[in-house]
Formats: sequence, structure tokens, C-alpha cells
Amino acid sequence: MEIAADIAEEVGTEIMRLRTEGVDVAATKSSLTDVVTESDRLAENLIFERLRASRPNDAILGEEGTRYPGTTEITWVIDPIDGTVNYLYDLVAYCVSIAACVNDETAYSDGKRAVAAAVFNPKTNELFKASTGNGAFLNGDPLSVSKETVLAKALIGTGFGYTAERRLEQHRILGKVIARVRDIRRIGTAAYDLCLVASGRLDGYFEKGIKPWDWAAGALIATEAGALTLGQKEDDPAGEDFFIAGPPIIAHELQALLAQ
Ligand code: LIP
Repeated sequence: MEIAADIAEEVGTEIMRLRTEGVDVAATKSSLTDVVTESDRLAENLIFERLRASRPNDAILGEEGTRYPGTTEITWVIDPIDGTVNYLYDLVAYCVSIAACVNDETAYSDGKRAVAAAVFNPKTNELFKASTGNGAFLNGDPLSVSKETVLAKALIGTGFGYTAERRLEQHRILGKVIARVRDIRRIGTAAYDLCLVASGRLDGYFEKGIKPWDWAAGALIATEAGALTLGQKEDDPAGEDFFIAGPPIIAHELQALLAQ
């Protein structure tokens, strides 16, 4: 956890410095709006170097293409900048997300589960971290999820994908949810959304189509703060198809609503 926290803080500080020098789109991925900047690539390379120095035999999986095989049971799952579009527009939420994961087919749809993690938002100087069974923390203070139990009073975070087809489906789903909750927040980074659930500053979160590097660290931080993570149907693991997180009652109420 301290390795993840130290690297996340160093790299987050560096990408914020780079942002002041101006940022350009280096490439696009799944669509014209699914962008990657030179900072994304630099940040992933820096995280890779730091992890290779600290944990030379672990595997590393990164959003921007790192696929480094290891010989231990640990795979580091990293998102160098979660909230890339927010970073491009210099908006207030973008994070470095770093998780040390073990294989666990019962956990999430990618068959991995974080055992130690850190998410750092340099714009707000918020360092979230957790390790299995030891709780979740924000800048050293312990975190716990919201005590809200009524869905109609719940502030719910969500997000949208990068293709028009996926967005139309998400718009349809959102139309069912928005009338049944207090309000919706679309902050633009799943890792931060999950940390806000851990902090009780969102009462719940759902999204369709996020990737393992988006959820790996934030999911551990949220569950160590008392959140439940669920898939769309009762026995589905949370993951790319559907990711729901919140205090147990809200998570189950969201799942029931989304299952409709
Ligand atoms: C982002 C996710 C967010 C989603 C965005 C985007 P990225 O990840 O964290 O939840 O709604 O569309 O996928 O691409 O900024 O690393």
C-alpha cells in the first residue's frame, strides 16, 4: 500500500506540473473522444519504472498498453490518469490509480482482486489508500461509506463510455434511474467516484463499461470503507458489464432498479 501511495503521489504531482505546460492529444483509442495524452504515456512509464525498482518480480498491467509478466502472485493494475478528458480540459478531478492485485475468480469480472491500493487526485491533494482488512483512509483519516438507506435520497455517481452506441444505451438506463434518486453526478473518473463512495460523499455509483484499471484500486478503497460491489444481476460479479458500489442497502436497491 505504501509503495502504491508513494508512486501515486509522485506521478500525480508530475502530471499536474506537466498540465501547467500545456497538454495535447497524442492519440485516440475507441473513438474520436477516447483520447490519450503524452502525459498518460509518460505517467504509465514512470509508474512502470518505479514498480520495477520496488517489486521487480511482479506483473504489471496498464491502461496505456503495459503488459509485463511476473513470477509472483501480484499483478499491479494501473491507470496512469483516470479522468483523461478532465485532465485535457484541466477540470478538478483526475487521478493516478495503482492497485496490487491477486487472482480471485470470485471477486470481479477480470478474475482479480486488489489487496493494496492507492488513488491520488493531485488537483485536490487527496490521497486515498487501503489494504485488505485494514480499512480505507483519505490523507491518513479513516473512511466509511454513507449511512443513507433510502434510494430516493441517494446522490448517485455514474459515467458514460466513449462510443455513441454505448452512450445511447447509457442514456436509456440513466432515464430510468434519475427519477428514482436524489440526483446524479457525472464526475468523469471511476476511480475517484469509488473513493467518494468510500468517503460517504456519494451514496452510490454505477457504470457500464469501465475497465479493470478504472475499478481495481477504487473498489478496494470502497469495500474497505464498508461498500458492497455488485454486478447487474444477483450472481454477477461487478466488472466491465456492470459495476455497482455503495453501502449494502443502496447497492442492492440500485441493482434491483438496474435489473429492471
Ligand atoms: C474514464 C472512467 C470514467 C468513464 C470515462 C472514462 P479514463 O476513464 O474512469 O468512469 O465514465 O468515460 O472511461 O478513460 O479517463 O481513464
